[in-house]
Amino acid sequence: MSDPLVLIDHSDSVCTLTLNRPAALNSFSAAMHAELLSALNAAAADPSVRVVVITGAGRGFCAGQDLMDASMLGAQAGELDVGAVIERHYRPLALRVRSMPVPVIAAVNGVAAGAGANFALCCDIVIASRSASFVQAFSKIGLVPDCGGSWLLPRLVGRARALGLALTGEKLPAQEAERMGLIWKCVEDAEFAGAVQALAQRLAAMPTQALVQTRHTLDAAAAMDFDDAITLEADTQRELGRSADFIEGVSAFFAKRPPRFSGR
Ligand code: T3D
Repeated sequence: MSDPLVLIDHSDSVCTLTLNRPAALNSFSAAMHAELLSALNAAAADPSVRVVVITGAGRGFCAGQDLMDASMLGAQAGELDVGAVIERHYRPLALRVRSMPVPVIAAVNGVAAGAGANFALCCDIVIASRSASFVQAFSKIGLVPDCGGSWLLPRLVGRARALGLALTGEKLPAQEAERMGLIWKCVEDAEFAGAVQALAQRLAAMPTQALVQTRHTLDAAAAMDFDDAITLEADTQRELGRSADFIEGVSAFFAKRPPRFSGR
């Protein structure tokens, strides 16, 4: 039997998915897409999962589309419907990640290129090792940023930097990515595994619904005027105000004890 293309580890309410095609820098084959989507769906349906971590096996995180995969057949003859590849694989993946019922951490252990970089940016928090890097590789093969990159990049770093990164396809070191606000944090290689674990456990112990609604309100408010954003905040707080975790948070505050959030 061949090795799984996505390794799944579930412990302490943290589900870690490891992209597992290290010889090709974990680039996306059609088969890896299918395994990843299925693993994400399973994590989303499992109430014991409170956080998902996505990382890569070996020295890379993900080099984007596997340019040698069978699904790329016809590319060199100009006979590949690249739009269909996006619709079949990248749209479902990006939408799945951004609608997960738990926070999703991209633990970028090495180079993240093309759709691999933008897939990481789709996640809620990106933590990268010092030796990792981000490459908008699309322009080098005559494409535009995909996997949500056209939407995410300018929102994260502004139009000037987004265009600079996308047009040049330059490799951006993780430390620089942190400095310009593309990612949340860059940590030294030796501290990376521990930092990812600590972050995952911290988020797993927090009020899950509030974290997911935080993602939702930030994204939704970006397309609203100020007044409507406050209406959304009020509606969301009304809903969360009835949650078990809000009741626990307030009770723990008054009792001067640490809260025990259940994720409900
Ligand atoms: O249908 C569609 O295309 C639509 C979807 C598009 C989404 C996209 O993601 S388009 C962009 C696709 N990705 C790329 O163009 C990135 C190509 N790779 C690179 O530019 C470089 O490999 C990296 C900058 C990522 C890393 O460079 P480096 O020097 O650290 O490693 P390397 O030596 O180039 O690669 C190591 C191995 O991984 C090598 O295999 P080998 O020679 O040791 O057998 C290389 O061929 C393989 N590899 C790297 N990227 C890919 C790949 N194999 C298949 N597909 C890849 N994307």
